[in-house]
Amino acid sequence: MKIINLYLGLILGSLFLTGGVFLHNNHIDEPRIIQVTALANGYDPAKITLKKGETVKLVVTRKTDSMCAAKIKFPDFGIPTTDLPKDKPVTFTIKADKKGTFKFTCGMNMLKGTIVVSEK
Ligand SMILES: [Cu+2]
Repeated sequence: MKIINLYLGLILGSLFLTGGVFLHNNHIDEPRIIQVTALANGYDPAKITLKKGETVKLVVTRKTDSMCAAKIKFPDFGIPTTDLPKDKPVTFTIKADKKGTFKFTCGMNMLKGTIVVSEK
């Protein structure tokens, strides 16, 4: 009886571990989603901290009529000037492959935000 319990324990234990590994992998593969709001006077949050090696989705929503905020660009991440229609979230995929401090701005370089990529 003791031996059967031991086997059951091993089977349940390995199922649990396997499930844990799968869940863990899914978690790693899923890019983190960061919501950013473009306002008349800047971005909220204005500073985004990423870990080197991670890929995230920045979902940027313009919530102002200000045409200053109507375009955005992430030149350090290869993303050219892109339209931000009001109240329509636009998703940018950012690959943090180099350490450093990078700027993102509106089309005219007036509104500024910062992406800080740190070593893990
Ligand atoms: Cu502007």
